[in-house]
Parts: sequence; C-alpha cells; structure tokens
Amino acid sequence: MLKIWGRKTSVNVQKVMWAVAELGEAHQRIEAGGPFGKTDTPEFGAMNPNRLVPVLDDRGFVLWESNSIVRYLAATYGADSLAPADPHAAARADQWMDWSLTTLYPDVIPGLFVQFVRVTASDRNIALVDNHAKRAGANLAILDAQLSANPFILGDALTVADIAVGTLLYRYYTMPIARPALPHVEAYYKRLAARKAYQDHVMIDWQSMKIPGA
Ligand SMILES: N[C@@H](CCC(=O)N[C@@H](CS)C(=O)NCC(=O)O)C(=O)O
Repeated sequence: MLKIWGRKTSVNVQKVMWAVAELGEAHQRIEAGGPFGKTDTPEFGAMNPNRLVPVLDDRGFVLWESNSIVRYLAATYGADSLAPADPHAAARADQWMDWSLTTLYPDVIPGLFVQFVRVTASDRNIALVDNHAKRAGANLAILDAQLSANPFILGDALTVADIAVGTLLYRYYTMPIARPALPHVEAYYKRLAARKAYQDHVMIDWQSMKIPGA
C-alpha cells in the first residue's frame, strides 16, 4: 500500500493525493507537517532531510519532491494514462510541470497565499499582493493560450502536467485578488473542479490556516 506523509492543507500534498486518487491506488495518508509536527523527528529526517511534506513510501521506496512523486506514481501505476508514453508528450508534460514549480508557484503560493494566511490584514503589503497577482495573471495568460485548443494541457486527457499546474488554481481562484479574464483557464478550472478527485483532495478550504487577524 502507498503511504503518503503530509497534512491535507499542504498544496504539495494535495498534488500527490490528487494523483493517487486519479490512479485509484490503495493508500494511507499520515498526518505530518504544520500543526501535526512529526517532521522534526529523526525518523522523518531519514525519509526527507528537507523536513518537508509530502513524502511517499511505496513498499520501502521513499521519495520526496511533489512533482517527482507525481511523475513516479504516474509512471508506475498510470503508464499511458496520467503519464504520456510518447517521448515528446512526456517531455512536454515535464516542461509544464517545471513551469508550474518555477514560474507559477512563486507568485501564487509564497507571493500571494502566504500573504493571506500568515500576515495580518493590517500588516499585509497591498502593493506586493497586487504585483504578484499581476504576474500570476500574466503567466496564466500563457496557460490560457495553451488551453485554447484542448480541454487539458497536453490534449484530450488529464496528465501529470494538469496535476502540477491545476493544483495551484484552486488557491488562485479562491484568494481575494484581481484576476484578468482568462476564458480558457476559467473553463479548465471548472473542468477540474467537476472531478471528484480534485474536489476531495485539492478543494480544501484554507480559512482555518489563517493566523489570527489575517
Ligand atoms: N518543493 C517541495 C516543497 C515542499 C514544501 O514546501 N512543503 C511544505 C508544505 S506545502 C511544508 O512541508 N511545510 C512545512 C510544514 O508543513 O510543516 C515539494 O514540491 O514537495
């Protein structure tokens, strides 16, 4: 059975859990990180020296980094469905997964989300929030163009690329920020939000994560 360490409010854990649910694999999620702690134990440090969640244990094979876990799970349990078999399509999926981590994530999570949950409303830097919202919107325009021809990032079917990118959209669309009109991304988000696995593992209300006054 797959074991996943990590709290369900972590966006990177959500990504892995969405993949596990799409694959329909038997699994156990073990609470860790945030209010659950455990990441500072020697046992956890031996699994992930970064002391971050998620961590996967697949019958003794231990792996950290959410995108790597999603790729491993898809290659092992979802070949030719979540993991494209064609080398060009696989490379394209990698491209969008790297893009989500290096280009979209910094504005959406540390730039915006952290401001709304970890900073009090009175201390919030509105100019900084506006700047990150503008940059996220501009980057999502790139995704909008990609989605103009197909329902999912690589074509007709959900792949690992959608799992990496799509996980960030719930937070993007539930934060009180200015968003440009991006019809293809909006339709795509609705398409993802109609999937049970996305509802169960990604659309997790984050209000309880706010510090007092945030
Ligand atoms: N690049 C890593 C980032 C992992 C990460 O930053 N995890 C956060 C939660 S999203 C964490 O463990 N924070 C400390 C905690 O929850 O205790 C990945 O994608 O797995």
